Amino acid sequence: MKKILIIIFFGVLLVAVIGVVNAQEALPTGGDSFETAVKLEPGSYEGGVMKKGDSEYFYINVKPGQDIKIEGTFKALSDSMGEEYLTLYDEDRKKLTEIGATLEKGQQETFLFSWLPNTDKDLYKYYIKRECTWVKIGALSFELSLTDRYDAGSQTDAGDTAEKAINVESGEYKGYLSGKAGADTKDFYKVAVKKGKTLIVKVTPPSDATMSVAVYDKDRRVLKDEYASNPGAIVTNSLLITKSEDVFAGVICDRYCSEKLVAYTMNITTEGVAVEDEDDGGAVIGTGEDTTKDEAEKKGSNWGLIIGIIALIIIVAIIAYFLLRKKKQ
Ligand SMILES: [Ca+2]
Repeated sequence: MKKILIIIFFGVLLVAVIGVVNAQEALPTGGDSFETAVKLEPGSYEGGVMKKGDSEYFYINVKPGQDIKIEGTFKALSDSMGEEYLTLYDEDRKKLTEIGATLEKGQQETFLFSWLPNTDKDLYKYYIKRECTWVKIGALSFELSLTDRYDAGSQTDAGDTAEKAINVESGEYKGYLSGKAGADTKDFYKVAVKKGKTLIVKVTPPSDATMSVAVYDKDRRVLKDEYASNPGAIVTNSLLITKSEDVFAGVICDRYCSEKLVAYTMNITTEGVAVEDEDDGGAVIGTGEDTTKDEAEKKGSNWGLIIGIIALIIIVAIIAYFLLRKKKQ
């Protein structure tokens, strides 16, 4: 009896361990078209054998700033060659990227692809199509994951226009652009600046990205843009502000910038002293206020000193005059 209990105990334990290790689930049967695509959640999947002409459609919902990553292994059957493709489409069924392999008998090939959307929508639907394009293919195992690549500590992607900019102040921020692996090519940030100060936007890219930084006024006119001269160059856009208002810093990584995801650091600083902006109704602005007041006080006290000395001289002169007159008498 005791023996049987021990065997049952170890049996249950073994099943539990296998269950934990083998968290990979069977890929559900996909739809046969975009209309009937089957929803996938992030996770590990294993799909079945397919023959030439077979295809399956799936979809996944993604928030702006979330990077879709699919990593896995194409596998041929031991007795057959074959060719397989995975294709990613956007909501409008436009092909974004695809990956495939032509396999010899028993051959395996690993793959990885990713896609970072931009900020046009609150939620995206992306389609994934799996198809066998030649002879037969074996099981496909892959992991589908969504990684948050939000900008400047927000919960979303900084937009690619001034209207969709994220508010920032002086400080250091982390941000992401897609390079060729996605549609996130520009991140816009809104900064409130004071006339007379110099705004400095410094962007440090990864070593293989050639980025640019443009600063626009509130009417979306470029005030100044700076381009990296070579991949990995730090880009610093520094300009004297001539009007107290919101400006927009556009951090850009578009064509020819990078093959892959770009994680960058942005430093925003201001230097110098703000001056009074006539358009601001004569208000004293920003950190310049203290300095201006100090200077005014300093000037005031200087005048006080001069008047004091003159008054003292006059008083001494009057006293001397009266003393001299008394002596004469
Ligand atoms: Ca971004």
